[in-house]
Amino acid sequence: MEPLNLPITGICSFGKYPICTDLDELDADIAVLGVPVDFAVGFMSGARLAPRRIREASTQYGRGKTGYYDFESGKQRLAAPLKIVDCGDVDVLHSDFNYTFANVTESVKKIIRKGAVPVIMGGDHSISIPVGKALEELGEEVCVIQFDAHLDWTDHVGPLKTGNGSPMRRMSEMDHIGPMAQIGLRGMGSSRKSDFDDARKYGSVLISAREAEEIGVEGVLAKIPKAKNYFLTIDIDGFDMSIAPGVASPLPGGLFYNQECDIIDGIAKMGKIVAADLVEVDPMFDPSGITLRLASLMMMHVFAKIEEQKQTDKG
Ligand SMILES: [Mn+2]
Repeated sequence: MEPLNLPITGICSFGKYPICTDLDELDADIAVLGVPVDFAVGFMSGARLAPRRIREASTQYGRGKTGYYDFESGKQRLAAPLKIVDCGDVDVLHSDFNYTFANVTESVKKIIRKGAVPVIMGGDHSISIPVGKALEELGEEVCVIQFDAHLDWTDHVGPLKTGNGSPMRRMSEMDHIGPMAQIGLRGMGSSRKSDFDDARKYGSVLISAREAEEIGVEGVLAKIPKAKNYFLTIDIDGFDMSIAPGVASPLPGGLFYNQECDIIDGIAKMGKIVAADLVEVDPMFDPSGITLRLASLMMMHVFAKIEEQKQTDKG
């Protein structure tokens, strides 16, 4: 008899998917990669523990080659022949941005060259800077969709230009990065009026969590720039802190699961998801593991969208 390979058993990779730590050998549709750093966080650290802890939580949702039946859509999802692999973690060095970011960019470029869609687990939000940089490998303009409580357009904190409040500003400076939309903004953020002014001047579409609620998913989608390629950068603090307490900068008044999934579903119909990252999960402040579960399932939701795109003309 074939082993049952139940979720509680086995070695811990994301979703119990096969492990491939030698990117030269990568043969996959979707490649998961961790970046365990939190050196860019100014207050509550711990996001460096997220990739390993998300992996552990995600094993509960491991369904192997069978995938799972999504009764709402009537579809079997994440089943073979779709190939999802866990590429382990980028070689990082705490406190050394140059070393770490260079390795992130190189690894993500390699994944793209191998024809897989990279889905990155942070780490704090600074890691979107080298992930965004790696997207130049595509040779096409990329639209960035950010889910976040915070604007992340801080130019610098003292001499620091690569903090976790700066990824959108840094990406805006990259030639291959095109339009942006930022969804879930609210409250006492990390940004000044001048940062909001600069984001608007760049052309970024800013949608507060309150506005997203008021105009609904269709209203949000109508405001999102039409693009060929989308990079989803999912800061877990875009979610309401009642469902995502395990973050470095929690805020009430945020987005909810179905809402964010529905927005992503709509984006996936507009253009190709070429990369995604999920950042800022902080297991230190997540005693029940609720945030780890939310992160795991968000990543799997993104996988399902990438799978759909592979099955249609966008793949
Ligand atoms: Mn952020």
